[in-house]
Amino acid sequence: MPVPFTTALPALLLLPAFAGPGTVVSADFDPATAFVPPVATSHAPDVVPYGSHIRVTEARDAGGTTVVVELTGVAPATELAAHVHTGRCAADPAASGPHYQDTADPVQPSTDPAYANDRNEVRLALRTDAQGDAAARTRVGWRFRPGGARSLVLHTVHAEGARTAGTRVACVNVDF
Ligand SMILES: [Cu+2]
Repeated sequence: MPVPFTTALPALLLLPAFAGPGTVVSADFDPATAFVPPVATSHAPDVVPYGSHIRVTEARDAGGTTVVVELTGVAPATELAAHVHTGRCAADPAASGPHYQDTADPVQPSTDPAYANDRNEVRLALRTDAQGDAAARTRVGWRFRPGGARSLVLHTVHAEGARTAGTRVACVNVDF
């Protein structure tokens, strides 16, 4: 049984920002080939098994946006990167498009660190425990443009040298 986050990570649940407006998506990962297009798609069930769970919470306040990601039942002791992307999830992992940027880089794909950084994009680092559970939180000093950010994507992490995000292993539709 996964340990409830109320026990494991109480600090995450005590955010005053949660009283404000925002979005919560809670879904089990399904194959992209499911009869009904899933809210949460796993592209790599060895890392993100079908039936594992994600909850994404967006909380808006006067000064910006807080995003919390909670995973249960994913591969244990695994590092993942979670980013907000512009597009919807689909069978093709590339369908979720590029990262959402507050100030959009005129050159895409964006590699310029002046734009591709964790103040201009929403990026979270997750490491699952022995049960395959993880949670992370980040905050940025801006709000999403309506309709501009439509998914949260989980990537594997290349750990050699500087940590960089790799393959897209899962995607959940979220209208930020
Ligand atoms: Cu990404």
